[in-house]
Amino acid sequence: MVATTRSWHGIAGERIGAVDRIELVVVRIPFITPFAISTAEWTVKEALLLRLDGDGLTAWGECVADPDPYYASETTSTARHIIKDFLLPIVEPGITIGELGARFRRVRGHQMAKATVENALVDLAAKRSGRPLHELLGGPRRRIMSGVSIGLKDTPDELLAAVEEAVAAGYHRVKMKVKKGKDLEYVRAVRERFGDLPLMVDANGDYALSDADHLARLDDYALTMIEQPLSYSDIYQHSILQRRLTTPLCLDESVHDLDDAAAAIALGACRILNLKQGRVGGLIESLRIVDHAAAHGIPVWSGGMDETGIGRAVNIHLQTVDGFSLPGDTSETRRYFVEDIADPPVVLDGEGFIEVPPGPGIGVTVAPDRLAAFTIHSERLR
Ligand code: OSB
Ligand code: MG
Repeated sequence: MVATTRSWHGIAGERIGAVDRIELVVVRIPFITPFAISTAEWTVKEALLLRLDGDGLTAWGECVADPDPYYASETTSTARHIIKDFLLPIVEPGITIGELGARFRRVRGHQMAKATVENALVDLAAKRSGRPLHELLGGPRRRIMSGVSIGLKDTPDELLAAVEEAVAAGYHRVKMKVKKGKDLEYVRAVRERFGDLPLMVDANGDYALSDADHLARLDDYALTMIEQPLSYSDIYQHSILQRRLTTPLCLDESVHDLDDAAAAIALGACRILNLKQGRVGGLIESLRIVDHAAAHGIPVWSGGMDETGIGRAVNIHLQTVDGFSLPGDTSETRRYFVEDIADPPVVLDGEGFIEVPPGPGIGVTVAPDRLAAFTIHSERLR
């Protein structure tokens, strides 16, 4: 087992208090511009939210699943089913968040559903004790680095315009989506214009190992990393590909928990990890992965899932923890939404950093009028 030295035992020891209201809500918030990856294109953000009330406090958890299974196998509907019928029934007041994790292990997979419940319970526990989330995670109050993820564009010129805007806004690094036929030409265009820009690509599994020679041509563009070039659950073939490239590989969708991360690191399948807390079952599992990666010299950064302000706040708190040494996919609210459900929005300061939202728990509040306007489904379970 992996040695654990961090103060995150604090979060595992938090006790679950009484919950007197439980509600599942599905929202659809229009994106300002459609977001395209190699396997999907989204014009709205559909998100499943879990609301928990106790002691006069309201807590939230946002599920990172999409409405479709094109990035991951879970969807907003499968998560709703698993949360309602299998996870919430085994949540019991008095047990700790750590003990809950042990109970949740009986349910196989469904990490996004598990993270949703854990996140909401942790938010409630933090609010009960009047502490900001980052404190429970063992992270200091510090601003975090920013980064953007730019979706696939129709032409290199369109991509250049988007990169130009991101650089002007002050982001610390730019990630661009690639797929077969939209790769070398697009990367070359960006690199020619922005010679020193910390730049990386994300293929969301569009390539095969037989494309290794082609992918090796990306070595000419000083990319900080290539994210998930091969299939969505592969680790072994990435380890072979990594040996043929000088550019570091980074795994995203292949890593569902600490065991996957440990396997990837042991096999040399990546030199960097994209950690999405919602993808790996929540905050406790994330901290375990951060510790393990740190012990093996593997840098970790926080990915994103185009979250609303709720999930975005969780990602920000998590990134205050030691071990998040690279800018993540956390960018300003206004890049995604004209209107979001949570306040305050995420903004960059003059040096491209993001402040941790103040206040207890996740530190953002949900505006009832905007929540109501974007709700397409809601069910009260208690
Ligand atoms: O692969 O990291 C990904 C969004 C949805 C699904 C998968 C991914 C992404 C992003 C966007 O890259 C990250 C963000 O801006 O939140
Ligand atoms: Mg990715």
